[in-house]
Amino acid sequence: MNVETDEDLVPAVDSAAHAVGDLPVMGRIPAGASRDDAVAHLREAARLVRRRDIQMVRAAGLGHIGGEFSVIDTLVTLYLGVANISPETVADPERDRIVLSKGHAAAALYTTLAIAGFIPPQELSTFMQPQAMLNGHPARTKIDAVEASTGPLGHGLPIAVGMAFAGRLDGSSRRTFVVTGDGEMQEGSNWEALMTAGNHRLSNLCVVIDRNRLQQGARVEDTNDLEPLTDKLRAFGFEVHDVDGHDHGALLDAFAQVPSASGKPTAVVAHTLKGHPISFMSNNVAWHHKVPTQEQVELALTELEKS
Ligand SMILES: Cc1ncc(C[n+]2csc(CCOP(=O)(O)OP(=O)(O)O)c2C)c(N)n1
Ligand SMILES: [Mg+2]
Repeated sequence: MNVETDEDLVPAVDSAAHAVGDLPVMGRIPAGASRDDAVAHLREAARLVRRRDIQMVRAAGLGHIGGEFSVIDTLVTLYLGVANISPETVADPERDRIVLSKGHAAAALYTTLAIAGFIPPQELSTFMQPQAMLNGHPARTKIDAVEASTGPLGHGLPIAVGMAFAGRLDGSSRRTFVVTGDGEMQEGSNWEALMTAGNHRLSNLCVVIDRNRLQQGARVEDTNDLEPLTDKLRAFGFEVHDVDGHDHGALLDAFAQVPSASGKPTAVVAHTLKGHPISFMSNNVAWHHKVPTQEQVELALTELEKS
């Protein structure tokens, strides 16, 4: 029970819900697709990922639906549209790297990996079950497409800087994308990593900050404000793009500029809403790790039909 709201935030596992809603494998944007078709492909993928994600969280009785729904558009754009990685090339040392540093959004990652074809969609029914590969936070020892085990905040970006450095030392053109939370950017380790990336002009690195302005239980600005964030990132030597993180076209345009022409690393500040686009979740701090009732799942699915 949550002492402040008297509400049961983490209800019992609803194993009957595990069987619900398998996902199609859409795969990458088809080669030669027009921009409109590319954006439509990503939009539909994100819609289906959100559908499956909320069902998974309901079934498992655990998850972080707010931060999952804020970051899904970024993840879908990276895996289906931008990064040079596919189920066929996942073992290729020259593949691009994607690190989800905000590992609590694991269900969003797993659903995206499934729609991209990296893991079988049926596997999603095992989320959080004992011995499953789909842990509450992603484990690189269990899933090939997971580049780094994350969950403790503040580690993914430093790891990604190491990966980008290794790429440079290898003389490789592979790129490293890392996705952090904005509350997570309060961790000092991230600023050491940014300083290193800027100092060494790691142009093969792109950090995406999921700027939903909420962390666990509070607004970021009321906890330890990040502003002026873009000025700080520029001062640390980054090329900065300030974008609507739910606009797939804007995300594609920003990611298309990695590596940057200036030779600097890239930061994409992706402005998002936690719980987007669900009316009763959007921008509501209560939905950081609240589990929806079956009625709330149905309502969200209805809203997603129209999104
Ligand atoms: C080092 C560390 N401290 C605390 C936590 C618990 N925790 C998990 S998510 C979270 C809030 C993160 O906020 P933010 O980075 O803004 O993520 P988002 O809003 O995208 O969910 C916290 C405090 C953690 N996982 N790791
Ligand atoms: Mg946040």
